[in-house]
Amino acid sequence: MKNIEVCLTPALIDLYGVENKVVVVVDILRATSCMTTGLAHGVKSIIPVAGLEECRSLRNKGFIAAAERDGKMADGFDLGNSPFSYMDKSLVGKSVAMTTTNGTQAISKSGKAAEIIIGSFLNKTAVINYLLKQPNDILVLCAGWKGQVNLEDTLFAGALVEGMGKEFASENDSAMTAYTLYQAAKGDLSKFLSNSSHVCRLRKLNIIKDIEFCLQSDIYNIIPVLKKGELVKMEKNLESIAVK
Ligand code: 3SL
Repeated sequence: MKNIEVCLTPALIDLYGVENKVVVVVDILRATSCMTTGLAHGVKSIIPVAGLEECRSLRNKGFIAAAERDGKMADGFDLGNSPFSYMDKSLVGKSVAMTTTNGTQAISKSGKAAEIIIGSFLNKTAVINYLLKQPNDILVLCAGWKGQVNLEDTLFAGALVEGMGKEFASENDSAMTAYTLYQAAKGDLSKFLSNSSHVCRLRKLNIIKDIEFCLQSDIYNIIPVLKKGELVKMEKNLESIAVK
């Protein structure tokens, strides 16, 4: 039987291994929500890079560049990490280089996976429907915060474990933890997360609208997938990702 595992922080990724697995990278607040939003609104591709310097050098080559550190837009870049900035019509058809505190680092640690896709509440059902058809085992990689676990990514991992139902086995206590927390939280995610560390951090920066936006389910029916170093909208299996 196929397996689903949850890695609660990239700091633990070596304990799991990514080879032959579909890795779902999750950074609900806000990197993977931004990636999903951008591609859904017509951005051609997003080039995730781990470091500010690499992002800056792509900017010097003519790319639009988004950079966030500690919740704030880094100096000298074009965009920060708000999903609303990815709805701008000027980005349609463009490629955006992107670096964030945790989300893009998690992608760079997944390099040897069979496939890397991007998950968020915004495209939850599309991701679940796609994963249900996969022949490979699944690893949900939560981006967390600077090596630590965070609650919002864990809850989304729990939503995926729930979505896999009986089709996938899970002998992994992190998956069980995520599933159990999601059962307690899913009736009101905002309330459950109201004292969580990153919600408090973003609230201090007055980033309230983004939190509410990123906790909505199923507003986009797309899946970002990494192809040759760029996240693009998945084209295959469009039928299978239809949101029910
Ligand atoms: O850590 C990240 O990758 C970011 O998503 C963090 S923030 O929401 O932009 O602060």
